[in-house]
Amino acid sequence: MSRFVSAPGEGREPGLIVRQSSPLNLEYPFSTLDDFLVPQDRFYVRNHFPCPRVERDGWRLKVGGEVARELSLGLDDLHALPAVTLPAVMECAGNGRVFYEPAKEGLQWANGAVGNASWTGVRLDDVLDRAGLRDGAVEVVLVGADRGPVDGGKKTSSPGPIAFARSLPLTKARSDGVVLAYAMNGEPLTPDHGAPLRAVVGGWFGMAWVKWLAELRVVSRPFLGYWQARDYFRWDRSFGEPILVPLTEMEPKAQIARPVQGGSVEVGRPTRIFGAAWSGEAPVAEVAVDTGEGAWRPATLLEPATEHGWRLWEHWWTPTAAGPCQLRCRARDAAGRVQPETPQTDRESYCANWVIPVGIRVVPAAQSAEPEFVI
Ligand SMILES: Nc1nc2c(c(=O)[nH]1)N[C@H]1C(S)=C(S)[C@@H](COP(=O)(O)O)O[C@H]1N2
Ligand SMILES: [Mo]
Repeated sequence: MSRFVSAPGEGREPGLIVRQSSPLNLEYPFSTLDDFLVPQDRFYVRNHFPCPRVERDGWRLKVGGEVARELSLGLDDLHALPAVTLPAVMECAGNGRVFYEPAKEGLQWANGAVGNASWTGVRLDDVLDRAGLRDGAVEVVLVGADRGPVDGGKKTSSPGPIAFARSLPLTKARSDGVVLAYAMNGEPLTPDHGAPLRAVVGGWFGMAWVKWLAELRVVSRPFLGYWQARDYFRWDRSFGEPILVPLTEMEPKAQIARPVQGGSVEVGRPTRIFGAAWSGEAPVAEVAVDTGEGAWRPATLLEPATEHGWRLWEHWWTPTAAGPCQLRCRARDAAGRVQPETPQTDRESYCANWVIPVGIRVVPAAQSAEPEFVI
């Protein structure tokens, strides 16, 4: 049990669960979910290296590679471009890793390496338009300002300190769902979340959302950097022989925020089962709930429905019998993908989106505290 939740007050930043203190990695306590937007100071933090010191004054974004014009953009240049605001959910590909059995290497995230925020910035497409792409351009590499040594066991060609970098194919990079954001929930980005500028990649796992952007490099061959080819990959069998491919899209997932694992509910009392659901490129179409009978019943999807934001949902249930009970939920996306019942064996230590039951106890109704007759 202690593998899954930390005891109240144990090793927490205000309200967050510390998964690693250096570099800082903080988990959102998903059981506290209330609103469509998770406040910036409650949002999970995933860092591979110490947060770099980036001064707002003098900061420039370099745009180079296969472009017609190299650019060096300051924050004023970005603020002069049309601003867009996009609600989008970001899930770390390692979210839920703690549920793998036997345990897998990596930070032992429970279900709070995910959050939904409203991001404001400029479309990556608008920046690429200003630079102009040369023929043969296929991807944009997004390079962060943070750097450090990486796991030599993974045969990196550069054992020395390297920057965090990931690429996006041009079709994705130029879509409406990709924004270079300077604000989160209407506030300037904080250093933990990538100030002064980070990528927002709607529908994709968090590793693509590069923080502390320093450079955009347009390339004519697929990028095979460390976080693209030696980390954050999975096996793909759609070509027959399995090949390793970089992780991209999130997979459908619904999580229960409340009741919590180990909690109790009363016989005969209407109980709200409440959570959030998200998916990759195709939106969530349905969330279903099983209250222990092995029957899936549709949950109610709550407002708002957005292109890339998560969907809060609820299901009201009145338990009829006392005893232990396993609550389950699962999401289906508009492309027909449904959460599997068991782990997918080719996802390495990522994409933990199989149905994970929440064990609770149904207890007899509490006796009324007020005596019925006063003698
Ligand atoms: N430059 C940089 N960008 C990064 C990372 C990083 O370590 N360095 N971590 C990535 C990962 S794995 C995730 S899940 C998200 C987390 O973003 P957050 O800390 O704002 O929640 O940022 C991504 N962008
Ligand atoms: Mo991540």
